[in-house]
Formats: sequence, C-alpha cells, structure tokens
Amino acid sequence: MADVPGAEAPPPSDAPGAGEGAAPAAPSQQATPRYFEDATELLVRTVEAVEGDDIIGWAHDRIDPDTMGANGLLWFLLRERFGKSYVCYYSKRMSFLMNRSLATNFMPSGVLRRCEQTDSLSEIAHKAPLIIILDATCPEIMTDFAHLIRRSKEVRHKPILFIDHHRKGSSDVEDLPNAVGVRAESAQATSAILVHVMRNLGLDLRGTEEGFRLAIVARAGIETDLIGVDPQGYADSTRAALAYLDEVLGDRGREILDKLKAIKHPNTWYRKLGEALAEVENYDPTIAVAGLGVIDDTGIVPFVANRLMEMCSFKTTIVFGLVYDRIEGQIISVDLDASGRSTQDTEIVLPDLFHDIFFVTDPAGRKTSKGGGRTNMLLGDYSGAGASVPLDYWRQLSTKSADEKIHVLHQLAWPAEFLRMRHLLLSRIHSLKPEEVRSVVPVPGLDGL
Ligand SMILES: [Mn+2]
Repeated sequence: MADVPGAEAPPPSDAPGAGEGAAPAAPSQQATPRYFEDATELLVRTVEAVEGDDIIGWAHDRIDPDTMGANGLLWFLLRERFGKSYVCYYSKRMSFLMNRSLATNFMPSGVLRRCEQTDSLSEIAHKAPLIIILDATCPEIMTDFAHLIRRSKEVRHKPILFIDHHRKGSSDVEDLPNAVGVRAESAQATSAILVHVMRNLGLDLRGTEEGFRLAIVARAGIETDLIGVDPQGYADSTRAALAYLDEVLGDRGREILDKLKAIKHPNTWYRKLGEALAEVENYDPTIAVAGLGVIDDTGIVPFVANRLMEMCSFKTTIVFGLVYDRIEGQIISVDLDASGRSTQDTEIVLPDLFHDIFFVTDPAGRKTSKGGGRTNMLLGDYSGAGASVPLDYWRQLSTKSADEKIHVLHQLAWPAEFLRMRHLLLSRIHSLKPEEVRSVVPVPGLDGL
C-alpha cells in the first residue's frame, strides 16, 4: 500500500517477501496446504460473539486495491457464512484510475463508503458492535477514524478486529483496549490472506458473476502489492492464492485486468504533465522537483511523478500540489499532496525524507507525520513515497462560494505553500539550489525570496 502505481497511502516501512505465513499441514493430512488458520479461527470467534447483524469496517485513506480486495472478500464471507451485513468506510478520494474503476465497477455496490459523504458517521461508529480493519492499522492514515477515536472514549473502546501484513507502527490500532488481530508479516497482501480465510471456511468464488468480480479486485490487490517483487520471492501462500484466483478468472478475467491497468488518463492530466516537462532543463540534473500548483484531482500528482521518471533521466522525482476535493458544490478538503519516485539514488532515501518533511502539528506542538513510503529491498534500486497533509486553515477559510475559495487557493495558498515546501526540501537536500525547485505555475513575488 505504498504510493506506487495502484496504491497510495503512506504506509509503514514494509519489506515484502520474508518467510512464510503458516506451516502447511502435513502431507498425510490433506493434499492442499491450508494457510492462515490462526486468522480464520480468530475471525470466526470474534464474529460469532457479535450481537446484531451490522458490522462495519475501516480502511486507510484513499483505499487501495489490496485493501479493497480484502474488504470485498470479507463482505462476501460475512454474508455467506454468518448472515451479517458489512460496510467499509474510508476517507479521501482514490488517486489511481484503476482503483476508482475497481471500486465502481467490480466491488459490490454499497460496501465501500466515503466518510465525507456519510451523514452521522459518529453515530454509525458508536452503534457498530464490531469494527474490522484490514491491511493497515495506523490510525493516522485513517483520517476520520483517527478523529473519532480521539474524540470518543466509547469508540476507542469498541471491539476491533484487524488483519494485516504490515509491521506494527508506533501509533497503532493494536494498542486500543479491545483490539484483537493477526499480523501476518510473511504474507504479501491482505487479499491473499482473505482468499485463504474464505477457502478455509469452505466458500468458493467460482460459478457466479459476483464471485468473478470479487476475484478481479482481489487479484488486482495482490498484484499491486507485489509490484517490484521478484516472482522468486513470492510466498507459498501468495502463489496458492493467485493460482486459485486464476481458476476463478480464466482468460476473461486476465483480459479485464490488463484493460484496467491500461486505463487512459484525462487530457487535463497530460496538460499538467506538459507543464512539468516544460521545466525539464531547469531542474537539477538528477532530482526533478516540481510543484504543480492548485489542482482538483489527487491522481495527477503520482501520475506526473511516474511519467517524469519514465520519460526523463532523473534518479529522483518529487512532485507536489495543492489538491482540493469538491463534492456537490462544497470544498470538502484541501491537502498538500506529494509523490516521490527514485531509482539507484544513493543520496536520497525518499521514504525517510517524506516521513520527515510532511507532517501536521497539533495545538500542543506534537508533530505527526503524514508521509512515508517504501524501498524495494528485493530489487534494491527503487523507492516510492507519498504524502498528504491536510491544510485545514485553507479549508476552513470562509468565502462566499466554492469558486471564490478556489480563487483564493490559486492566489494566496499556492505561493505560501510552495515557499514552505521549497524551504523544507532545501533544508533536507543540500545539493538542491532554490531555483531548481520549480513551480509550474507562476508564483508572484518569488524573486528575491
Ligand atoms: Mn496490502
């Protein structure tokens, strides 16, 4: 779930591919090894203890394919095996077009819901008998969930079940008083864990269109988390999950997955890329740092970072922009979003850099990081990082209309935020000169600063 194609939340550091999930059963017992029986047992025990039929889930901001796939399978098994309904909440718009298409066209309708578009979210959380959290357990990257647990002791004390394949973080839902879970660090995707849990419960995706669609999302999820991983490093549990999903999907599924990865981007995204490319001679020869100005779609940021990397000879690209999200005539968020890519760069460790320079400061002066990423240990030469810092000052600034707010963002917020970012980057990357941190839109009054 790093900011690599297909995924975008800033994750805890994550080295895929070590060891194996569960010891396969002895060959004499059965032909097919079973994986993640511990997760299966814990899930059964936890769900059977629930009174009431409505279970909710929470996913990290901008939910990614692995988290989606795992939640789709969870929704399916909760209904089939336990007769429970399930809705999973997440905050912030997804970045990648493939992810948006998976959510719209392949996830069962109503399972995924945006927090910002949900009335009485707090009431829903208070009523829920159980909250299930898959694929990420850091509350800081679940914006609305973090708000709720900060404000409400009751929500903090809710029964929580988590299943994840990332390391425990310094701030983690595992530390909440009534949280139980399984952390299968040897697994390479939470969708793969859920495929096995579902199979362990005797369920099958074969034979129905609904099952086929869930398999599409789950396979996209596993593939996304495996980006950059040498196939020789796939765990046995990963291979077994992929083999099963391929049986469900067949040739038709393969074709759909290929098409999903090749979705065309809107021309407005290419126009922004053009603006960033127009600066190509002004960047530092090894590190391109581009500020995109004010944009209305968070997907543009990683899109430009990836393309600059593919098309030019930089070792590192860092792209940032001021992104607003408008729903029904309202500006519901203003964030400073950033994406970084690097290959064979020995000067800059992007995940660390992003962790350090992207943060929010609470009224007590405590800093919480809003950035991170991962370095691919198996290939050793690629890292990706992402960050999203909410700019509440600009979001809350009262204006007559959304259009006026956007005007203020262009005129005032961008120059201020660009200068702030430039200062932070220069203080950390000493080879960089001030004039090499480029804004692709004019920043008035920049000369002499
Ligand atoms: Mn994952």
